[in-house]
Amino acid sequence: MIDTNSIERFHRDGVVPLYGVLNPADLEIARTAFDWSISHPGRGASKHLIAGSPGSFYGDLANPNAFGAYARANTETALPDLVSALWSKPDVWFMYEQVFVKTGDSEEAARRTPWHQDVPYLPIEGDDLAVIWIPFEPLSEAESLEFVVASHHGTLFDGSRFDPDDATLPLYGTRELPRLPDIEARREDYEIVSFAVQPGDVVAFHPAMLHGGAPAAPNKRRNTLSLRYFGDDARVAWRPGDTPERVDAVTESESVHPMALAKKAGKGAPFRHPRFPQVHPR
Ligand SMILES: O=C(O)CCC(=O)C(=O)O
Repeated sequence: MIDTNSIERFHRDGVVPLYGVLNPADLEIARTAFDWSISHPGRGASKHLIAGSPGSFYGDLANPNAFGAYARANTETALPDLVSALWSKPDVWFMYEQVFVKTGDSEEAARRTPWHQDVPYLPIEGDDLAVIWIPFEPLSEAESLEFVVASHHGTLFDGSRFDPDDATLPLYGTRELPRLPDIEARREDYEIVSFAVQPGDVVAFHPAMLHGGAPAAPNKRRNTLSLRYFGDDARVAWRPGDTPERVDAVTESESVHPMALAKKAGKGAPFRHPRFPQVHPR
């Protein structure tokens, strides 16, 4: 289903476009799950992720009630096989979903997603990690997500606070993770790639990749879904501010995402929780 070049590219560059891998039925199932997220905002929902910028930018992620709504995407589509093929390993668990809706206003494009890595926001590390980014509209290279090639092998930076005035303002600010460089101001220093995509194409990337961009053109609405998966070698990582007391204080409840509960196994333990559905082998 995926050729060996794409698998090698995923490991080497941290990102690979996979063209035409979702058929119309798969895409319909993914879209139904996306629409569920839009109509069921969770605690992570944010109407204006970047206040004061043109257009609108809505996002939501890791709704603890979303697992049922994403079950068909994870059992009836090509997605689990794709992820297993990328890692060349059988075991794949679904971790969480993220939705993005950006609309350019009548004259200006909606603001770029600031450069960031996903891993600093997450209690996980390892090689067997993947984000499958699914666009629902055709996007040119300029409208698509951008990546710094092979950055998943490099430094893990502090997260971005997505501050409209300074995208490098650190999420934690404890200096345990270095501050993000201003990639946008020095684009020529980086090898940056992006891919024109059509519905049915996906872009697979490792969540330690530096990525950003993807503005919505004036008058254009852009809907994208990111699904995140982990595999066998995924380990628990604690982030700045995580202490044994804080981690222990989180109690098992349907309203708590299993990501917060998986941390309880302790730093370096296998990243697992029974509420993460194993989606491969089917
Ligand atoms: O689609 C976008 O604008 C951002 C996607 C993204 O940052 C992600 O999936 O981690």
